[in-house]
Amino acid sequence: MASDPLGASDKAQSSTAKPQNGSSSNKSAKPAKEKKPKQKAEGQQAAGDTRKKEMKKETKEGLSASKASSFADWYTQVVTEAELIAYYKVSGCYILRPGAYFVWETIQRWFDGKIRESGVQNAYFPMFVTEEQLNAEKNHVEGFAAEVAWVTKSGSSDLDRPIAIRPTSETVMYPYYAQWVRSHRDLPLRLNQWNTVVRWEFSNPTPFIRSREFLWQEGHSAFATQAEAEGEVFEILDLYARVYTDLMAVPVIKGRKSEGEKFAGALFTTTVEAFVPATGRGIQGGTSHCLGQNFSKMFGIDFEAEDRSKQLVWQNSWGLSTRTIGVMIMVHGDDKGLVMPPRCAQTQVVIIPIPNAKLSVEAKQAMAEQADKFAGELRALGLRVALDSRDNYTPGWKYSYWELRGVPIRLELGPKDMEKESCVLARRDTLKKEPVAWSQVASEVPKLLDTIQHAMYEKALAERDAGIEKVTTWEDFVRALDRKHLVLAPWAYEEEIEKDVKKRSATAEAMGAKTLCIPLEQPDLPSGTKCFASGREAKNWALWGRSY
Ligand code: 87F
Repeated sequence: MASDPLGASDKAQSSTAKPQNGSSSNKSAKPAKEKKPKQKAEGQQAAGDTRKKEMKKETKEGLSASKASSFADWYTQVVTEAELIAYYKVSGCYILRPGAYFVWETIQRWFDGKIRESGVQNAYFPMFVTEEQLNAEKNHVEGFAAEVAWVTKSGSSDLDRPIAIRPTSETVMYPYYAQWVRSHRDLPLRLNQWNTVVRWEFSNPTPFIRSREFLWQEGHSAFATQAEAEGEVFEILDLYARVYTDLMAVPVIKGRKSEGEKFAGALFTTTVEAFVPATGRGIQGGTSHCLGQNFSKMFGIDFEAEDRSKQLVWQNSWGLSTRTIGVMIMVHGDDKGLVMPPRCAQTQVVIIPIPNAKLSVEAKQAMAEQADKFAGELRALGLRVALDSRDNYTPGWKYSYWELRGVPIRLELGPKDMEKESCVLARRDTLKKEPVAWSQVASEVPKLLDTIQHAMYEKALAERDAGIEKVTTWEDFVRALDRKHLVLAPWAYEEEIEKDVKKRSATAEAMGAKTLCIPLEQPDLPSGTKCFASGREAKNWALWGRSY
């Protein structure tokens, strides 16, 4: 099975979805039921319904499902209640609301800057593909055919020929690469698209993680030499890792896919793999492929080298999608809702003045002015600040409201604080509070945001590391999976063994485990170490796990 950034090739069922017709990979089966948010119980209707001034009675803001005991419900509630996602009429398609789109734009800005510096240019190719074009490289499309969506009509008349909607753009772009590359002087050709692709998934649609249309970037490069191409593969992989670690505070493991898990059209596939402790599953975070000369052969992308010889180009393709956002939510969220890493939070600080009924009009006024002053000061530093001075909600309700949305810092300003010229900073990640003098707010808040960003990463890293076990026997392998862990185990690269492990490790409740990657950073492998499953001489440590 080929791999791709969204892990579309992984037909895994979630523990809540039933296998279809007894098979988890039956692509023509009905879609697994989408986990839509349940109708809320009374007293918990969408706050929007009741957020009117005349209705004084407040609704509870917050989640009813717990992350530890009902993860799938928890996830659905978080993404909807925190207003990241709205469910849509077409199953498997979701609306990305501003809170989610902001995160994507943050990733986009950062990654786009990095690839431009490196010499990549953005372009846009059409979303429609003719059948011949799509099938030009049969091998790579074959395994995916069931996921391709087709346009067959315009109005009420049938099209002469159905037209596919791009599931990825290799076959869209490469015929033009063949035209545009003539000489070594035309190389490297490095283009990127920020677009959406459509893959008609049948297994367990999940917002951000697996949807039928998703946003991503797809980069496609052509080089004169293998060395240059390989250099880019790892350069991009590093950038993908940094999107996770530096922006989302999510640790990832860089590695190579096994032969069975790589993109079928590639020479080799590299990946960044994350871990979701709550479910014990690994998740592919992005992939960077070295395509070798597979596609240049098929599409005739050749050039005249300096010595006048005709040569095929060396190609790569690489993709990172909005799945990033889902991973971030799953890793950091808690029972109060989202926990946003400061670097990608649309609101980094919320200021909440806390007047009480006893306060004089003047004192209230002074408090409002001070709150405003903080907002101005912090915005002037470039921070993203909300001031919640709505007077129809209690402070407690507002706390829950902003906690649900994961805002990293809440600045509380109460009557006592006004007397002491101080305020309270409450951290979303630890829920701890500390007093800060007014004069220190402008210096402390940016520092605290930085502290939170790093603390979130360290916490996730510790949890991730505690969730990986190094084993050498089958018994320990199974025990580790049962404990919802990923497993680092010695492997001889035997494909049949990988398939066999997947079968043998599947249980009534849980899917089988497969290799997530062969980590680039390898622990020492003493010579003579045997594969945990076949008993034959191991080649490397592989990272195994149940996965999305
Ligand atoms: C679904 C239908 C048709 C994944 C598909 O990973 C074709 C495909 O080629 C398909 N799902 N893939 C693999 C995508 C490979 C590659 N493309 C560019 C990437 C990164 C971005």
